[in-house]
Amino acid sequence: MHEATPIAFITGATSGIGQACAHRFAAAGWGLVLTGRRESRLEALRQTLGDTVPVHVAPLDVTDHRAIEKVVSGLPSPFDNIRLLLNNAGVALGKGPAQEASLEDWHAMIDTNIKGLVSVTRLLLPRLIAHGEGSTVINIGSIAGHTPYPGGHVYGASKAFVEQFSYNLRCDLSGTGVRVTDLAPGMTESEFTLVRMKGDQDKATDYYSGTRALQPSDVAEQALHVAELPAHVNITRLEVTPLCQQWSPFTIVRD
Ligand code: NDP
Ligand code: 8X3
Repeated sequence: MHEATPIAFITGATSGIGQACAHRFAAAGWGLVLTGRRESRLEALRQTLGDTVPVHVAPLDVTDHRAIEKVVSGLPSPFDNIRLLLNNAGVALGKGPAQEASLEDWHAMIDTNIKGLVSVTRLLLPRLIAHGEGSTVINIGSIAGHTPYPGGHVYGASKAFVEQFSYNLRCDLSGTGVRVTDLAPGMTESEFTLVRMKGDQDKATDYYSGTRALQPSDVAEQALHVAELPAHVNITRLEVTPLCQQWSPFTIVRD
């Protein structure tokens, strides 16, 4: 392998946006470290993309801090020379009102979207800093981190965390050459809603029906753009929605 092949470490590469990023970055010549919980999907990706670019797959649950340590410390050369961390793994669980939500679901979202993301980031920062100029952290936030909606409760709050964490990280990394971007998509057609609706395919299909939602490949295109900008350019936040998704005015509740 050519020494200059840039390596992208992607969490949640087994589906949706993460999987589309794996394909898009491979097409652009990036080497890949692909992680997620579903091993068979990781293996399928390795088989599909491994002929084109160097691919290392590592089954990983980001809520397991020790497992992250093991994956990061066990990265073989040259996969330890990370140029991009794409913190993509995330879940929304449930869309009912807060007062009816399961506390278990809330904790799972916090453990994945917040604690998982910060753990992976903390453990990979030394490698990104070692690479220096031109390295990038892309955190997948969401429009839900800015715009509240009924049923958004902990999910939206977790994405607000991702946004502010990204900005604060950027402050601390000043002078290291490492860039940080909060890439915040709107409605994207993936397994996201199927997971949110606990496997209810009818509800997931209904949610996207009659829309031209973003496709995961649309978001992957933005991620590649951010990662391949000249080294002195840092996009702080990039929000991207499908044309069909609009704001609503404040709702007035009358007596
Ligand atoms: P998908 O459900 O299709 O993909 C989610 C990915 O996250 C899967 O690869 C899944 O892999 C991984 N994942 C979930 N939990 C864990 C965990 N504990 N450890 C490791 N990996 C995990 O959804 P999307 O592709 O749409 O979502 C990707 C990101 O984009 C999320 O952060 C989501 O919040 C965000 N987003 C999505 C939007 C949308 O409308 N779809 C809009 C805005 C943001 P596995 O199950 O194999 O572990
Ligand atoms: C997912 C976007 O609007 O479905 O982050 O919550 S939304």
